[in-house]
Amino acid sequence: MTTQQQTAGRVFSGAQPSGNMHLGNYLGAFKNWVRLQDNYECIYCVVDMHAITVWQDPAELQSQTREAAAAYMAAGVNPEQSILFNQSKVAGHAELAWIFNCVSRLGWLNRMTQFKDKAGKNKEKSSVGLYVYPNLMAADILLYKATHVPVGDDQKQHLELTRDIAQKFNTDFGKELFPLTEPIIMGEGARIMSLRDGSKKMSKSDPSEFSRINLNDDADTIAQKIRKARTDAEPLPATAEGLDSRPEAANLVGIYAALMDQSRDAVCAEFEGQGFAEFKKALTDVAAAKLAPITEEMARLQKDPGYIDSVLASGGERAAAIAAPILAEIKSTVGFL
Ligand code: AQP
Repeated sequence: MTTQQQTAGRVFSGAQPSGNMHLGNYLGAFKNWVRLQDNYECIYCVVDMHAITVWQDPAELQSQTREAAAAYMAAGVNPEQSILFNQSKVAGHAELAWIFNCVSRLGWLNRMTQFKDKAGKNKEKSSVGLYVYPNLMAADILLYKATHVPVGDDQKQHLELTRDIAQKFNTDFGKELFPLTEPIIMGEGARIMSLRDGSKKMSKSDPSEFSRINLNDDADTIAQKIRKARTDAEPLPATAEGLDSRPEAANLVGIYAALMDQSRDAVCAEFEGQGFAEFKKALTDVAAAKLAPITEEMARLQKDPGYIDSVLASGGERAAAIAAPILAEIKSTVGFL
């Protein structure tokens, strides 16, 4: 699939190489990316420029970038069919982000909940990059005039900002240059929560290793993490409605459902009345079985960094070729000679 005309549209998405890729990234993002490849022209990016909005050790950033690329491919992203590259390879992301810094409004950024969450009490010491992160995300998407973005629940607000920026740019310059990109939110994996706290999302930067299942965890580690996952004393209810005020229980049922491509209701019907000790055993078996092929393939790919680098380099060239005429049109619209 090579041109936008032959597909339902152009998809852009990415993940930050800011730590180990985890089950939330897989169920909320990669698994869906793979499904989209047959119907859309897909551009999948390892967003290293986003990662440095918080401190990254340079050597670790390189290995995490390769790990992220390996995770995409191991999950099923085909680098021949889709474009796979790291963001810093295409300078247009930074160039367009600057233009968007001048379109986006301070009031809009002040409303972004992710900045508040990530900056916490230390707002004054956060990087400026962390604050303008959503403008760079808008640039990532609109540099390719992407029509669709598959996002986890947590990224919805940033995508709305992307649409606001596109609309303001189009209005300011009197030209329908950018599309209003649509979100694609898919299935039970939309928001996977921490195994230690059902009110926090599973995240790479959580200091507790027991809060997440990493895609490079072996079966024993997965079993240990699920065994220690927080739950409550109640058995599984007959329907998902019975999980409403039980965030940790709901999360484990949601993970099982997402891994098995079932609804939460179907999982409740199957395990109704059983305690979580039993359910955790079933979840461990499913998680280990579904993740083992991905873990093995990631390990195989990571043994050959030269191959990963060549995929990223050729993906970068393909992405730059799409971006070049769009960026030229944007610059001339803005009035740059
Ligand atoms: N817990 C999650 N549940 C569902 N989807 C998730 N995603 C991330 N965490 C979950 C989705 O994965 C894609 C890539 O996200 P990212 O790595 O760019 O950024 P993030 O959302 O900030 O991920 P982390 O793990 O929380 O990273 P840190 O800790 O570094 O900030 C996105 O589509 C995201 O929705």
